[in-house]
Amino acid sequence: MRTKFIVLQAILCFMVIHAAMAEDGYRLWLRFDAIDDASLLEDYRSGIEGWKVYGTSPTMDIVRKELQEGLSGMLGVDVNELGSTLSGSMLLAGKKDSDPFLRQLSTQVAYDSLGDEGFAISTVEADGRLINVITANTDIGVLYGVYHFLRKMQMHESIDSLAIQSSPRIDIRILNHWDNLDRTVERGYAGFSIWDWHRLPELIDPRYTQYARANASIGINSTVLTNVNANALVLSPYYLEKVKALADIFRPYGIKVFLTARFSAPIELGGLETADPQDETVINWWHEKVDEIYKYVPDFGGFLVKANSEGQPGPQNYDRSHADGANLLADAVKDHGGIVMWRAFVYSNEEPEDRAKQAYNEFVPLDGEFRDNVLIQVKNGAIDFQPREPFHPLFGALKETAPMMEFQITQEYLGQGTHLVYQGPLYKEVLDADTYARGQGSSVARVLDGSVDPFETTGMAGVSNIGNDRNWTGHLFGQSNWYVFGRLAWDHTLSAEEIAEEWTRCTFSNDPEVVQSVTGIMMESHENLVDYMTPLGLHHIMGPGHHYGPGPWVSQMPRADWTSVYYHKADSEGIGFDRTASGSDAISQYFPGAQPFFNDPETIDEKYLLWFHHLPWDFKTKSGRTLWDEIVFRYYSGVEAAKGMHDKWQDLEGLIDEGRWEHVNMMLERQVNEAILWRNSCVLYFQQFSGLPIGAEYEKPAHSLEYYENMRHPYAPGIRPRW
Ligand code: GCW
Repeated sequence: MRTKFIVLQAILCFMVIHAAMAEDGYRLWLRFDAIDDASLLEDYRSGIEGWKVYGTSPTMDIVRKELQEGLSGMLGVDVNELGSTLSGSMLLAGKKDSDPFLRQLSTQVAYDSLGDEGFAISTVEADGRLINVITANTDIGVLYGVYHFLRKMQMHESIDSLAIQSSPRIDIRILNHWDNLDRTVERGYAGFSIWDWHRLPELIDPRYTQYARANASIGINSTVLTNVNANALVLSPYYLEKVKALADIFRPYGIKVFLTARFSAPIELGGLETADPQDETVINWWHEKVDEIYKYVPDFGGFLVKANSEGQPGPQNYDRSHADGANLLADAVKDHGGIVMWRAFVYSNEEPEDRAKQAYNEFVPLDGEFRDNVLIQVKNGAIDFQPREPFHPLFGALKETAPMMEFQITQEYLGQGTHLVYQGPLYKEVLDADTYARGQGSSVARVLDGSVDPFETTGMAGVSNIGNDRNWTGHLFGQSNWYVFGRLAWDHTLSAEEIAEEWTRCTFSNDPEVVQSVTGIMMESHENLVDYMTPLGLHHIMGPGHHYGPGPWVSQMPRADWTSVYYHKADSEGIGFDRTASGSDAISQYFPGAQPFFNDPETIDEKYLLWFHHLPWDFKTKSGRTLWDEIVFRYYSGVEAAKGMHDKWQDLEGLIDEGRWEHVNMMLERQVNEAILWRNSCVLYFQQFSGLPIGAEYEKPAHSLEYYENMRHPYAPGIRPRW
C-alpha cells in the first residue's frame, strides 16, 4: 500500500514538473534550453569555459544574469562568472575602456562607428586561448551584443571566429500600444492589456520585466503605453505614478516610455476653456504638464499624437494647422530632450477627395513648418494597414520633416487572432519599395533612415500585438511579427527569410526539417492571405466595425469611405478604384520615377492592379485569364494554399512540442475555414456584378450570398470602444 502511494506520488510529481515545463509560448524566442547536438555542445563548452563582465550598473546586472542563465541553460552546466584570475577560453563583455585587458583585446573595434547602441563581437586569440569579446560604447550596447551572441548559440552557429559590428539604422524603434486605461486593447487579439493599470504601481507583474527583456533582445528601445485614441487621464498624477513604475523597470533594458497626448487635455484635465495651441494659458499648461511628467520619468521620450482624425480633437478645431499643434507639444518637451510623433493618419469628414490622397495633401504643404524634434508618423500605406497596399506617397515627399514608419504588428486586417501570417515579407515589400524621391535608389527604408535626406532623428513604429494571453500574442505566430518588426527596425537590410529562420530556430528547434518547413510556411503566409482576402489590389472589404471577416457588401456606414463599395467600385462594367489621371489621380502624388510602375494596367505589378485601376471584367491579366477568372482563381488558390500550410504543419507533429503544435494546428484549421468564408463571400458577391460563372473545376460555395451577408460576429475582439 505504502509503496503504491510513493509510486503514485512520484508519478504525480513528475506530471506536475512536466506540466510546469510544458511549452506554452511564454518564453518567446528566449528559450535557452540545453543544446541537444553532442559535438556542438562539446565545441561550445570548450569555447566558453568561463565568462566575465566588466562594470556595474542595472544594465550590467542584466548582462550578467543573461549570460549566467543563457550559457548555463544552453551548455547544461553551471557556467559562472570568473573571478580576478582569468583562465581558459572565455567570453568577456564590457564597455570600451572598462578594463585594460578588454581594451587590449578590442583594439580593432571601430568604436566611433558603433554609436550609442551598437556593439562589436570579436573572437581573438590571446596566449593560445580563444576569447570572445563583446564590447560597445555603452552598457546597453553591451546588452544588445550579449543577446546577439546568445542568439548565435541558440541557432547553433559557430562562435570560433566572430567579427561582428552592428548598430541600428533607425534611432527610435518603438512599439505603439493601443491599450486603454480600462485594460481593453483597441485592435488587440491577445486578451487584455498587459498593463494592469489598476494595480500599478504596487503590483509589478513579472511580465513587465519579461516584456522589456524581449524587446531589448531584438533592439526595440521605446514604447508608447497608451492608445492613440487617447484618454487625457494618463497625464494625471494618479496615472503618472503608474507610468513611472513601468519606466523604472524598462530603463535598464534601454527602453524609453512615451505617452499619447489627447489634444484637449488642457480642457479635460486642466479645466481650461480651450486647447487652442496659440493660447498662452494652453501653452503654459503643456509646459507645466511636461515638467511634471519629467519629474516622474526623467528620461520620458515624449508624445505620440492622433489629432483631427476619426473624431480625435486637434489644432484644426481652432483653425490651426497640424504644425501648430505638433509644435506646441514639441516646444514643451524640447528642453527635456523629448520628441513628438505626430500621426499623418488623417482624413477629413467633409472632404470628398479620395481618402488615399488626404494625408499627403494635408502634410506636404506643411513640410518645413515643424520643429526639428517632430517626426511625422506615416502608416505604411495610404489607406489603413490593408493586407496589401502600395507604399505611402508621403515617404520621400517630406523633405524637411522626418517621416517615421508606422507598421501594424497586430493583425487587424490580417486575420486578427486566428491566422498565421508572418509579416516579414509585407514589411520588406514596403521598405524596399523605391520612392524615386531623389532619383532611383530612394527606397522607403533609405528615406526612413536618413540616407536620402538627413534627419536629426529617425524612427519606426509597430502597433503592438501584445496582450495578457499566456503566449503574449494570442496566436503563437504573432510572436514572429513582434520579432521581425524589432529586427528590421534595427537593420532593414536583413531579409524576411533570414529573420523567419532566426525566429524559428530560437522559438522551435534547429531540426532542419522544422526550420525548412516552418520558414516556408511563414514566407508564403502573407501572399496566401492576400489571395483569399484581397487579391490583385482589392482593399478595405472587411466586416464593419470589428473588421473581422469578409464584408465586400458593406455600403451603409456613417461615412462613405468606411464602406467597402467605396473601395472596390464593382459594377456591371468592372471592378477597382481608378487612381489614374482619369480617376482620383492619386498616382500623381508619387514621384515621376515611380509613377510608371503604377500607371499602366498592362505593365503594373498585378498585386496593385485594382488599387490603381478600374478594369472591365474581361480585361486580360498576365496569366492569360480574364480579370474575373483571375479573381476567382486567386480566391480559390489562396484557400488551397492555406490548406497546404495546414498540411505542412501536420507533418511536423512530434517534431514540435505538443502544446504549441496543437495550438497552431487548431488555429490553422480555423484559418482554413475563415479563408473559405472569405473566398465564398467574395466570389459570390462580385459575381453579382460580373454575371460570369465560377468555373466548374472549383468547389461550389456551400451557402448563398445572402447567408454570408447575414453572418454576425457581435463580440469579435478588439473592437473599437465607443466613447
Ligand atoms: O485602422 C484604424 C483602426 C482604428 C485605429 C485607427 C488609427 C486607433 O480601425 O481602430 O484607431 O486606424 O490608426 O488611428
